[in-house]
Amino acid sequence: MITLGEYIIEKQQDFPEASGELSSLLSSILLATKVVNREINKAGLVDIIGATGVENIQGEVQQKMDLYANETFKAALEARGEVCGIASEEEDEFIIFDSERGVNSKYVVLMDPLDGSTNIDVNVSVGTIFSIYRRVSPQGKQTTLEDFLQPGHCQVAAGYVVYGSSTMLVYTTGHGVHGFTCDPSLGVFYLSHENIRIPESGQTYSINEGNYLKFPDGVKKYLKFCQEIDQPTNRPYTSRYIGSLVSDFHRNLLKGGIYIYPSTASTPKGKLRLLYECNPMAFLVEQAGGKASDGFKRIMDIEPTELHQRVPFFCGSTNMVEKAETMMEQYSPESKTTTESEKAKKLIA
Ligand code: AHM
Ligand code: MG
Repeated sequence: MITLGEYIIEKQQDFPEASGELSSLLSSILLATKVVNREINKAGLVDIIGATGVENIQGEVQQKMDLYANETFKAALEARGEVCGIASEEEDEFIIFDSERGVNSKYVVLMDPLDGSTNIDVNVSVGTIFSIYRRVSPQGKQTTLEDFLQPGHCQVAAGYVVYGSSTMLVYTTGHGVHGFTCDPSLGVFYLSHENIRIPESGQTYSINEGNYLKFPDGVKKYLKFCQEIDQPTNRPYTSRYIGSLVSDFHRNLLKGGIYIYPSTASTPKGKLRLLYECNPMAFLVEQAGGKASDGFKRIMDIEPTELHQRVPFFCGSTNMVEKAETMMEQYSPESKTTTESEKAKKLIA
C-alpha cells in the first residue's frame, strides 16, 4: 500500500531537477484536505451547514463550509511558504503571501475550496478543486495578476478531492492521473487508482436539463442524440446529474461520459469558472485521455482575461465531446465564445 506522501516523493525522484517545492506544496494541500474532510464528516452534528448570509463577488450566497474550507486551504498554503499567492472562488481578489519565503517561491495556486457546497445540507458529495502554476512574475517580488491569468496549458499540477462515500484525492502533474482513497481510521490516503484512463466513449450524460429551454440549439440537438434509441451505439444514454461538478466529473472519468454546463439564455457565458473549475478539470481529463472544450475550442487554450471568468464547459470522453462539438458547430455557430474579440474590445476601450 503506497500512501500519497510516499507516491509524491517517489515521483519527485523521477525528476532530478526537482527542488521538492511542488511536493511540499502538494503536501500542504493534503493537510488542508484532511482538516476540511474532518469537518465535512461532522456536517449535521455541529453548526457548520447552511448559508452565512454573505454573497461572494459573483453574487452567490456563501455557505459556512465555503468559508471554512477557504480559510483552511489559505492558512495551510501560506504556512508552508511554497506559494507566492492564491486566487480562490471565494475571494474577490487574488491574495499575496508577502513573507520572505512566500515572495521567493515560484508557484501560485488557484482553487475552488468547496465546490457544490449547497449540496452539503442534504448530505450529497462535495469537492475541492485546485490548480497550480509556475509564476511568470520575477521571484523575489510580490506576485501579480498575470501569474493567475495564464492559460490552462501552463498548469504544472491540478487535482480535486471528492468528499463522497469515501474521500478521494485525484491529481495530475502532467504524467497521468492518479487517485488516492482515504482510510478514515488512519487519516491516510492510499494509492487506489493509478494511471486512470477515461473510456473513449461512455453511456452517461450529465447536464442540468431543467435549463433545457434556455440551451443553445446545438446542445438541444446533442441531448436528443443521447436520448435516441440506437442499439449499435448503446443509445439511449443514461442521464446522471448530481449537481456537484467534482462528483459528476469523477463518475464520468472512471466510467466514461460527458459533463456539459453550456451557455444559457440567462447565463451566456455558462456558470462554471475557467480558472477554478474548468482548467483543472480539463488538465485532468486530457491527462486521462479525454477532452474538454467550450463547445468549439480547447478549454486549456483560452487566454483568461479576468479572475472570475466563466466559460461554457463540455468535458469527458473524447468521442462524446467531439460529437457535441460537431452539433454546436452545425446548429449554434453564433454561440462561439469570442474570448479573443472580447480581449480586443477591452484593449480598445
Ligand atoms: P459552486 O462552485 O458555487 O458550488 O457552483 C458550481 C456547481 C457545480 O459543482 C455544479 O456542477 C453546478 O454548480 C451546478 O449548477 P446548477 O445547480 O445550475 O446545475
Ligand atoms: Mg465551484
